[in-house]
Parts: sequence; structure tokens; C-alpha cells
Amino acid sequence: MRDDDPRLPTSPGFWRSPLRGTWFTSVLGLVLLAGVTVLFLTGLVSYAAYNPDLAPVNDQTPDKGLLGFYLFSWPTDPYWLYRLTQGLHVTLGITLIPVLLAKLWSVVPKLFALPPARSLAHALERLSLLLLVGGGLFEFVTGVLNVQLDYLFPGSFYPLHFYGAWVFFAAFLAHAALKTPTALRAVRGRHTEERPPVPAPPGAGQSAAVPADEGGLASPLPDPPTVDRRGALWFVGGGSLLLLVTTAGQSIGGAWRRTALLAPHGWADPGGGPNGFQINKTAGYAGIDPGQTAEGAWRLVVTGRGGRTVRLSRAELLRLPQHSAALPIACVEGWSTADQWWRGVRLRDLAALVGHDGDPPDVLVESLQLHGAFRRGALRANQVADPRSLLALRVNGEDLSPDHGYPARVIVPAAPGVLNTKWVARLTFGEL
Ligand SMILES: Nc1nc2c(c(=O)[nH]1)N[C@H]1C(S)=C(S)[C@@H](COP(=O)(O)O)O[C@H]1N2
Ligand SMILES: [Mo]
Repeated sequence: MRDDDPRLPTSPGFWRSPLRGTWFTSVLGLVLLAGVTVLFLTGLVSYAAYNPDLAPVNDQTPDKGLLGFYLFSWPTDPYWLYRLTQGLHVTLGITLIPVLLAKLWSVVPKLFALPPARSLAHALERLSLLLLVGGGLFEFVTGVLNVQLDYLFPGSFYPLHFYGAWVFFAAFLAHAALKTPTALRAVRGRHTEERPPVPAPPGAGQSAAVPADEGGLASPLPDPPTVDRRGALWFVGGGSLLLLVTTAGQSIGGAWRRTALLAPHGWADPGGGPNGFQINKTAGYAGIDPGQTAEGAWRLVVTGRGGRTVRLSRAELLRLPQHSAALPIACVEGWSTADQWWRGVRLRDLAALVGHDGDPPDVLVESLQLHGAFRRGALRANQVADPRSLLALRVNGEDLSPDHGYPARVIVPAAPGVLNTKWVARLTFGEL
């Protein structure tokens, strides 16, 4: 049979690495079982955090009614909540890349196995593996691209990554239900009866060092090993550790940011001084013309109950009661700033100006920006009501810089950065 020609990848004899086997695949699989579960949960949370169900300006994902059954109103406490959940999501996702690749490598002979389907059940199993592998790669690739290439899929990243997550996780759960018992047995067995798979001494050829191979993953014709399975795991773990220490600093912010060698460093060097923290999109990139933001030209338009509207200059805003809040900016990309001191007018005080005293409603925030998915956003009533939610005019004792949103920007505790709209031009309360 041609299937058995060891020159073809469809033959088990083609795959010669002595590392492949149930134990190696099981250890990696169990790490992914824990890790991917955390990724899925923090991902769902991240989706809920940006208020996709509040208004189409935040998200137009069709059918999120079904998959978004769990959506809830995102709290404002603790104020570092999104910084934690999203830092965890992105850092863990990046750290797991070597584990994912090693896991796929360890089972790649199965991808080529013939016949493609021995029975209907086998065909269904392989189809589910296609969704598992395809879905997993899709989630990791879109996640990394979104972080590294700064919104490669403007506006569409959320639905892509969200739908992909459900497909991937459904296949992942089915796979875990089938394989976890075997994996646990393989890993436990190693501690009780079996010695670690001792590398065969050079020249010993196919020695008895190949352990019992329940999953049919071990090569029938293994090459002599150059590293044992433990060594290979250390190699994978070392890769993960390297990614971890060169990524995690971006979520801590401040001086730690310099350790985040792999994190994108943004479009502009923020420089030093009170405004010297990470900039996402610059005013220039967003097409904000300095003429529009000048003292004589800019007015904030606030609309509320029954269409009541006030127009306020920056000087008038500065004459309203000013409040401070120490809050970070935490982006969906996983980076955060340390806490910054913001100062400005409470959103709920602005709601009160247009007839919503006491119990402020949701608000639509629109910026001067004409294009781009994040030029506007909707905040929920609980976010408007929080006394730390500000239309900030100053940061760390100085006026906002143009790149951080001058003349005015929104800052809300625990909210994703994307809802901290810069260059605000209009607030519309209660008409979402
Ligand atoms: N008008 C406007 N506001 C915006 C954005 C934007 O593109 N346009 N980007 C948002 C995103 S995604 C983030 S993470 C924060 C970043 O704020 P910073 O640049 O001051 O750090 O601003 C938010 N506000
Ligand atoms: Mo962001």
C-alpha cells in the first residue's frame, strides 16, 4: 500500500521524532485546557465590558442576542477591573503560543492519517478537529494581529474574534471531554509506575524507551533522540516564559513598560511630563484640526431631556465644579497606563445640566473625529452615575495634550480604553 511508504506524510513511518507520544501531548493538552478556559472567560468578559448591547455605535454584531445571552452591565468597581481582565487575556494568550504550536506539532501526523474517514463517527470527529485547530489558530492569529498591527480589522475585530471564540470553544469542550481522561491517566501514570521516558542510548535504535502509546501518537520508527521529552517541555516552557516577561510589562505600565519588548509601542513617543504616557491614536492621525479645538472655536454640545441643549466653551466647563479621579487607561490590546490624575466635570453633573438630575441615563459620546470606529461610544447609566466618571479637561495637573484628547475627553473607571473617547464634541443623554 502506498500509505505505508515512509516517504509520504500519510504514512506513520514518515514522522520520526521520538518526542511524540501520549505523555508529551497530554502535558501540553492539560496546560491548554486550563489556559484556554481562562482565555475564553476573560474574552467573554472583555466583550461585555465595552457595552455591545447598549447601542449600535458600540457594536453591530448580528445575533449577539443569542451568543450574547450572558451580557451584563459592566461595573465601575474595582476601577482596575478591565486592566486586570484584559491584561490577563492578552498576556496569557501570547504566553500560550509556544504551547499551542508544540501541541499542534505533537499531533500533526494525525492530520495526514489515511483513510480520511473510517466511519461516520470518525468523519465527525475529524470535522470537529478541523474546527478545533482552525478555530484555535484563527483566535490566536486575529488576537495577535489586533495587538501588533493596531486594529487591522477596524470595527470588525470584535465580531470576528467573538464568533471565532464560540466556534473554537465549542470544539475545544468536545475535544476536552473526549481526551481529558486519557491525558490525566498518561500524566499520572508517569509518576506511579513509569520512569520518565529515558532517551535511548545512541545506537540502540528502537529501544524499549518508547512508553505505552495509548493515543497512537508515538512514531513506529523513531529517530534517536537528541533531547528527551522533559527537555523538550523545558524548551516550550522557556519560550512561553520569554514571551511572558517581554509582554507582561505593558499591562503594568509606568517604568515596566520598557520591559515589554514585544508590545507595540504606539504611534507616537508620548515624551515626558504630565502628558507623558502611552498614546493610542494621535490627534493628527484622527484628523483633528487644531483650528477646531481652539478656545474660540470649540463648544461642547450637551443634549438631554426633551431635547434640552446647552453649549459650553472650555472656559465655561472649567467654571463648573471640578473633580479628580486617579484612573488608568486600559486598552483591549492589553496595555495599560499606570493610574493618572484626571480632573474635569462629572458626567452626572453634565446630565443634571440638561434635565437629568438624580438618576442619569445612558449617554452617547461623539468626538470631533469624522472617521474611524472609535470616534464615538455609548456609556451605560451606571457608568454615567459614578462620581469618578469625568469629562476630563486636565491630567496630572496640566491641560490635556492634543494627543490625549484636548479640549476634553471621557474617563470612566474600569471601562475599556475604547470608551474613553477623546476630542469630545457632543454628549447626548438618554436617547439610545
Ligand atoms: N475620538 C477617539 N477617541 C478614542 C480613540 C479614537 O480612536 N478616537 N481611541 C480609544 C482607544 S482604543 C483607547 S485605548 C484610548 C487611548 O487613550 P490615550 O491615547 O490617551 O492613551 O482612547 C480611546 N479614545
Ligand atoms: Mo484601545
